[in-house]
Amino acid sequence: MSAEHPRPETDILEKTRPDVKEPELYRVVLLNDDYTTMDFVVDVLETVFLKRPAEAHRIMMLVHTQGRGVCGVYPYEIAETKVEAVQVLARHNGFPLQATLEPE
Ligand code: TYC
Repeated sequence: MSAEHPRPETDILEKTRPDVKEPELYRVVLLNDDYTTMDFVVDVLETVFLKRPAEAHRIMMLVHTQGRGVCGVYPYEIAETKVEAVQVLARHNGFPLQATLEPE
């Protein structure tokens, strides 16, 4: 009550909620290409995005047929780390697979 209607002369003002904000979220979007194998994309979705096999296959086919697809939504630094992981794994295996970030 006194936090909502403070009387500065007499009340001790206490915050009832801490100033904590939810982090801004970013979508990690996987892009289609003609060279990366389907098996490799499924593997990336399982290892980097922690998808179960059926879900990984569904997302891979979505990207393959629609050109792009969301693999997950994360706070900025986690999303950025996953984009880099896709890039490192793809280059290491000789594939041009790409992922990008977009704000939710
Ligand atoms: N289009 C690729 C093929 O036919 C498969 C693929 C799917 C590649 C999803 C990238 O993000 C991707 N081999």
